[in-house]
Order: sequence, then structure tokens, then C-alpha cells
Amino acid sequence: MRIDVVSIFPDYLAPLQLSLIGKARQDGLLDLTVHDLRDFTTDRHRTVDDTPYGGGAGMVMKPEPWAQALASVAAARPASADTAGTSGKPVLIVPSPAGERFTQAAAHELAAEEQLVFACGRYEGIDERVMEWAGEHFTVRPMSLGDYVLNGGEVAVLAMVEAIGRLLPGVVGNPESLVEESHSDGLLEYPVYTKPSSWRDREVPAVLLSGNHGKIAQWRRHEQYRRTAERRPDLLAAFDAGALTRADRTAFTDLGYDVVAGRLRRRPDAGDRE
Ligand code: JEE
Repeated sequence: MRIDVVSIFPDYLAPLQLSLIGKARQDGLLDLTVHDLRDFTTDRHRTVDDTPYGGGAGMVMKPEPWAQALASVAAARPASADTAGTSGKPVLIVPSPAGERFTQAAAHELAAEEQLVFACGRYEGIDERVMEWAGEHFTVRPMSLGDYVLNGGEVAVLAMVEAIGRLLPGVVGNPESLVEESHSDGLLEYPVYTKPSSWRDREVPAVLLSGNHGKIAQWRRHEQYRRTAERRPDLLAAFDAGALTRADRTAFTDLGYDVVAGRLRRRPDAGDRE
């Protein structure tokens, strides 16, 4: 996969040289280049921003440097782009608080592409006409990391490239962990423990030392239910409760949920017993 990142702070993307993604680059699985947007300006001050039409706070990124930068990376297609890939055009990801949510499903989609380009905005964002124009050369996807406000797109790109990069064949050392992820049922994960079995008067749950793999699997499942009900009850609406064992159904009953037509339903007044 080829990835181009355009930013006025190329040094912010330095962590991409490290760890998992750095290893993927060294192994030739990922061809990643960071470009300085200011190299595509033509004025003496290398200006990338201007005041917003219509008024308001802050500055907006000018369209001309972005068009120069994006045309340049669009022209440099990977050799593989003609044969493989899904969309033909490279995908342009524009991090934005107003984007569609970047999810694990989006990471999987993007990991199947031949070329990704990330446009890191700053200030109040990029002149909207850039995204319109870019549609001629790219599949444009404005994407948000989550519902909070960052100062620019760089930190979002670090997260997105790491999430996409670890899905590329050969990047994650242990493909078993990816298989386990895809069977995760949409629940939060169970807690994990390692040696020593007793640490500062805290014991590892005895069931994990029992050697009884059936009981361990059930305990872990029930811990997933408990955590998800506590921290992310929104996820339980999509949970398929149609084929639960008796013990699994009881675990949910104890957490204040009934099973109705294969779906979990919060029992009225269940909050009283928490
Ligand atoms: C890209 C510039 C900063 C700050 C104004 C804020 C008014 C842009 N999950 C995510 N959060 N934030 C980003 C992100 C932030 C960015 C840029 C991504 C480029 N900024 C910026 C303030 C505002 N609005 C929301 O309320 C309305 C706009 C991001 C991602 N991905």
C-alpha cells in the first residue's frame, strides 16, 4: 500500500517511522511519504491560510496550495494501482470534526485500497472547494476520529494510519489476534492478567488458573457482558442474543437485561438493583 500525508507540520508524523508502521515500511509492505504543504506555495511568505468569507473566528486554509499538493500526489500512483485495488481512484481522507466516523469497519475498507492520501488541515479547516475539486481525482472521504475537537488533522492521521496499517497482510506479527478481533461479537473485551498470580494482595481470578477451558471461556464471556453493560450499554442493542446458552442468558438477567425476540432489552426498574 502507498500512503501520502500532506501537512504543514510534517514533523508531527514522525512517529509513523516507529514501531509497527515503521516495521511495515522497512519490510516493504507500506510505502509512506509525508509532504510539507508549504512546499506547494508560490509566495515569498509560503502562505497557507486566509480570513474566512462570511466572517467568524480563526483562519481557513487557502485552496491553491492544496490543489498543487494533491495533484502532485495523485500523479505519483503506485505501480500496482492499474491492476489491483477497489475504487480505481486513490482515496483522499480528510480528517474533520464534521466527517463520517472512522470505525474499525472503515479501517478494513481502507486497508483494501492501493493508495491512500491524507490531507491534514489546521486552523478552522480547508476551503470546501478543495474537497469538491478533489472528487475529480480521488474518492473523497471526510472522516472524524470522534466527538471532540482537536487542533488539526495530524493526530487523527496517526491513529487512522496505525489502525489501517495493522490490518495489512504481514504487518501484525500474530494473525491470530486479527482472527480473534473479527469474532468479537461487538462486545468490549474481557480483562487480561499475567504473572505473578498474587501481586500486592491482589489475586488473579482463580478460574483462570483452573485449567478448565470451558469455564474460562464462559467467565471471559460473562466479563465481556458485565463490562459492556457498565461502560458501553449502547453496544448491547446490536448484540445477537438469539442463541445464548442458559448460563449466558442468566448472566444478562443478572445485569438487568431480558432477551426479547433475540435482542437484549433493559428491564424496567433494573437500575434500582445496581
Ligand atoms: C481536522 C482543523 C481544528 C477546530 C471549529 C469545531 C466548530 C476545526 N475528531 C476530530 N476532532 N477534531 C478533528 C479535526 C480538527 C481539525 C482539523 C480534524 C483541521 N481542525 C478545528 C475547530 C473547528 N468547529 C466543532 O464545532 C464547530 C474546526 C478531528 C478529526 N479527525
